Amino acid sequence: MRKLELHWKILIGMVLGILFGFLMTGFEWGKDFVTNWISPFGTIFIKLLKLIAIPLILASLIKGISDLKDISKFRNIGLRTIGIYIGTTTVAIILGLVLVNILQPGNGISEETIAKLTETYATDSGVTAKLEEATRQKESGPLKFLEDMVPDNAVSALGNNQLMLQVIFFTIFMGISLLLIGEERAKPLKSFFDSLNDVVLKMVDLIMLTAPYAVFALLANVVVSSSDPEILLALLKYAGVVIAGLLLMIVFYCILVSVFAKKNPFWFLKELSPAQLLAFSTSSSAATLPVTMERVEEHIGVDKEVSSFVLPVGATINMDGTSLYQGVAAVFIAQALSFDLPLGAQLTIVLTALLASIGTAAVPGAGMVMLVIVLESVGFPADKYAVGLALIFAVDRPLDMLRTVINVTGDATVSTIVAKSVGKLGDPKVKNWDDHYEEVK
Ligand code: DAS
Repeated sequence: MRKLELHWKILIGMVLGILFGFLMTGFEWGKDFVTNWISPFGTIFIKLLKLIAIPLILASLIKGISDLKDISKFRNIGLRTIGIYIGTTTVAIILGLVLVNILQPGNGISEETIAKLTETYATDSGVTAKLEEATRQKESGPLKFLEDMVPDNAVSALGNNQLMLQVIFFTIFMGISLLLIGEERAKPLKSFFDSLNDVVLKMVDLIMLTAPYAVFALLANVVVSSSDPEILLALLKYAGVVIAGLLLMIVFYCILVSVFAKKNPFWFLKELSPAQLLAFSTSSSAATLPVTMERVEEHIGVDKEVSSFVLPVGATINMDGTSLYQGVAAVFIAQALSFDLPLGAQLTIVLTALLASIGTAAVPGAGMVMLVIVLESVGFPADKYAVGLALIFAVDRPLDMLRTVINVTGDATVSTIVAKSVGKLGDPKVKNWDDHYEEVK
């Protein structure tokens, strides 16, 4: 029998993790056992992947830019990428707003449910922590991400994962300078980054060998920490609107891939699926980035000159799933608390959700933190932020897992259509779907 390939093991790890989580909810010591003895293995896995995200961006972006030979190609790829990212995110937000206004999930919430959610979550450490983080982000204004992009210290930029934009800024700056000094003088540094790239990809292989056990831990923890069924039922309509929007975004991406990249969308989703599995399990675009890059380059055929720029930038500023969620959540909260949102305010949401999703860090739960900026932009009463977040906190983790899948799928879609548009979309380097990680020799 053919040796079971890694992604099948990951899938089995996910299913067993969910089953084990439900089993543990049957014991009063179950939640503590999972939280204290199982969940840390999932956290370590995410930290390891995020650990190598920075050197991977550094190595692949330098290699990608220096392979371009001239600046105009880089400018061409950069402008197309940013333009299409803004376009797909705007579509996502408008789609979310249309759905939440048609389906009105917030109007059915009963007074007692709101009271129960408020008393349960308004003082919950998770909600207050997000509120504190949101206040810090809010005080700094919507263009904070732009200001943060410029590091004031090269080493600190490399050490701070949350502000991956600083690393990308520093690396692009260095890559362009490497191009400008000419091939001869750049050779030593270029060959250093080429071998750094190989080393980091080998580290991805090693880390991914632990993936089945890590996703088991991650999903067991999600199951034991989800809220009581009655609250979940009340929020089912809201979650359903977000999920409907996210699924429509998948249809949108399939249209983009078949029309602009001339690729079969079902083949595209299948080749990308291991990265989507990981995005679902980790709720982190940053942790998934190394696998997204491997799948897009080796299985979809996007040249590194494109993927090495488009994917790291996308993992930090292009979050279509998050922006759709922020549009839906803001209107849902307004509906539930009978706060009137006229069309003008909803148009404001399109802009602020775009900025909020750009500023959202590629880590679990970040999208909910930035939601406060969207609420503030439409004049939502500040003393109601805690109640508003409390309303959606119960289902935020599963929705975060799903919106992260869309975030990653959107990045892969844009890298594929940008590659096609600059003639850098070739044949896959690896034929078999699950021939993804060379066995560690
Ligand atoms: N979990 C974030 C990500 O990594 C998205 C979010 O929190 O909305 O993409």
